[in-house]
Amino acid sequence: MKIRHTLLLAAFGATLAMPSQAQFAKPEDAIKYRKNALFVMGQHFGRLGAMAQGRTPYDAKLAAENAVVLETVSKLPWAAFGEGTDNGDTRAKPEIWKESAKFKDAADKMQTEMAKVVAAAKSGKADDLKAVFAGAAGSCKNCHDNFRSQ
Ligand code: ASC
Repeated sequence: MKIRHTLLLAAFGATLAMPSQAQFAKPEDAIKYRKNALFVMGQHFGRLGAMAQGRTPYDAKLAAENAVVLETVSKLPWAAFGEGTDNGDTRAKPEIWKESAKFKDAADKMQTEMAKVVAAAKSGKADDLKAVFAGAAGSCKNCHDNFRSQ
């Protein structure tokens, strides 16, 4: 009984120590996951963008609701760019893995910019959102230009 417990604990510990990409059962799942996370991010970022650019009226409650989603979802795609996920139904460029430090910088920059958008959207002030929106959109575009094929 004791040995069985020890083995179970060891197996659990090993699971925790595994890199996050190992959470995906197969490479296709990782590809689907990151695409869906980025799609959801685009939807909520777009709704804030419409308010920031005056295409829809500013609504503080709506802005804060979108921000809550972005706060989490902007952190999700990156663990899904593990090894072996460069082939398949994806527009991810080989540069993601060949220039991984540059890709990580771009992903980090996006998350920093997104954190500014989240804080601004939660402030309830339209001007706060307007001040940071373009910077965040630029960090999305930077990554698409360099790491996503057209
Ligand atoms: C968006 C969105 C993106 C970025 C990008 C900025 O609203 O979904 O991917 O802005 O288009 O150039």
